[in-house]
Amino acid sequence: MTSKNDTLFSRAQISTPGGVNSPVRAFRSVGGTPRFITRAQGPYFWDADDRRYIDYIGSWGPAIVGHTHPAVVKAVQDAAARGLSFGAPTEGEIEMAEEICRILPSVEQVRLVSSGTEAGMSALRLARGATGRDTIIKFEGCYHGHADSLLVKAGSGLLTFGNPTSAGVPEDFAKHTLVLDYNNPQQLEDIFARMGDKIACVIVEPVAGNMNLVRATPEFLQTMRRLCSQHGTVLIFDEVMCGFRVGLGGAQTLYGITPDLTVMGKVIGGGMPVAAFGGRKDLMKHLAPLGPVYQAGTLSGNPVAVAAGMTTLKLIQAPGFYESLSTQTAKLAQGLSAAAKDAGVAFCADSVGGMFGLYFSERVPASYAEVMACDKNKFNVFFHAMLDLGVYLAPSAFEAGFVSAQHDDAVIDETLAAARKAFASLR
Ligand code: KE4
Repeated sequence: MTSKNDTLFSRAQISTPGGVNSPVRAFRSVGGTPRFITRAQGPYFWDADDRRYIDYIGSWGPAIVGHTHPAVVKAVQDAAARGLSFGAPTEGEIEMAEEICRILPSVEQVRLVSSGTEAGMSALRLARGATGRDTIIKFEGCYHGHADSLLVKAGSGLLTFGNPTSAGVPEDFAKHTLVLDYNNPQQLEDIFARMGDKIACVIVEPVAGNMNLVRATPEFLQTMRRLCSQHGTVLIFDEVMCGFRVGLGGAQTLYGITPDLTVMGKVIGGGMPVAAFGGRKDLMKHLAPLGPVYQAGTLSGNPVAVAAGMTTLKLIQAPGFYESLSTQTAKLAQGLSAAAKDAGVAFCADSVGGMFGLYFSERVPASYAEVMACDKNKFNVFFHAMLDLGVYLAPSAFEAGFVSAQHDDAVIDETLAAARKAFASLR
C-alpha cells in the first residue's frame, strides 16, 4: 500500500522546490521519503500514515518542554484571541527582553526578531557597524543561518578569504569572511597577529550542533575571548541551538566566558518564530532608531509567538529542569554506546545538557575533519532502521539530536530497545 507520506511528498514537489520549506527536511542526506507530521504530543509525533515516532529533533531544539505542553498551548490560544499582530510595541516584548537579560548577564539589551538567520545577520551587521571593520571570522562546520556573509567555506589557505558555499552569494561578500578550523586556537593567534585590528567580529557556536555535536575546548573559547578583547573585535556566541539547551545560561555560562553579543532562537520561541540578538549596551546603542545600524521586522516580537516563548522560558526555570534533562540525555547517549558495543559496532555518543551527538567512529570527534571521517553510510542505515522501529533521529549524520522534558525513562528505554535491534542489523 502506498504510504500517504509518498503521496504527499510527490504532491509537495509540484508546488515547492524539493517539496520542503527547509532543505534538511527532504531526507536527501539519508535517502527515502520524509515523514509528513500531522500532530505531536510530549515526546511523540505522528506521520500521515498515523505512525507514531519518538521524536529526537523536537523541531531542531524548540520543543524542549515537549510538544503541545498545555501551558504553552493555552498561552498561544489566549494571546491569539487578543490579536495576532499589531506592528506596535507590547508589554509582552518588554517582559521577554527583561527575562532574557536576567537569565544571561552578558545580555544588557536585546532585540527580538523572527528567525536565527535574522538574528545572526543582524548581529554581524551590528558588529561591522560598531567597529567600522568589514572582515569577519567563522569556523568550518558551524552554521549561523543563511545570511550571505555566512554561507562561506574556507578558502585555500589561512589568509585566503572564503568562497561561497551557495550559489547567489557574490564573491565580494565572501571575500570578507575568513573561515578557520574549529578548536584550533593557534590559527586564531596567527590571524589576529597578522590582522587583528581589521577584524570586526568572530562568530562561533560555543557548542557546535551543525556538524553533529562537537564541544568547543575551553582553550579555544578562552583564546578567542582574549584576542577579541585585545583587538577591539566583537565576540559573538551563536547560541541559537545550544542556548537554553545545554543549560539555562547556555554555553557561555557552562564555559564561564562572556561574549560581547549573543544570538538566540529556537527554545526562546518554544516552537513559534522568536529569535533574538543582544549583549553589551554600548554596542546595542548603534542600532536604529538610536544609531546608524538599520535592523527591522514586521513580526519582530510578535505577541502570539512571544506568549509561547515566555511560557517556555518560565517552564525551563522549574527547579531541577536541566538536571533531569541532562540525566535523561546522558542515559540515552550511554545506552546507545553500550548497545553498539554489545553489537560490535564502532560507535560512540556524546551529550551536553539536552542535546546529543551520535558518531559511527571509535571516538567522539573534536573537529570538523574528525566528524567528516565518521561513517556516514552506517549512520544512514541506522537512521532508517530506527525510523522503521518508530524512532525519529535527525535525518543527517551531521546534525545534533534533542531530548525534551517529556522523554522519561520509559521513552528512553523504548529507544534503547529499538537501538539494540538497529545495531544488530549493522553487523
Ligand atoms: P533559523 O534561521 O533556521 O531559525 O536559525 C538558523 C540557525 C542559526 N544558528 C544556529 C546555531 C542554528 O543551529 C540555526 C538553525 N539550525 C538548523 C539545524 N541544523 C535548523 C534546521 C533547518 O535548517 O531546517
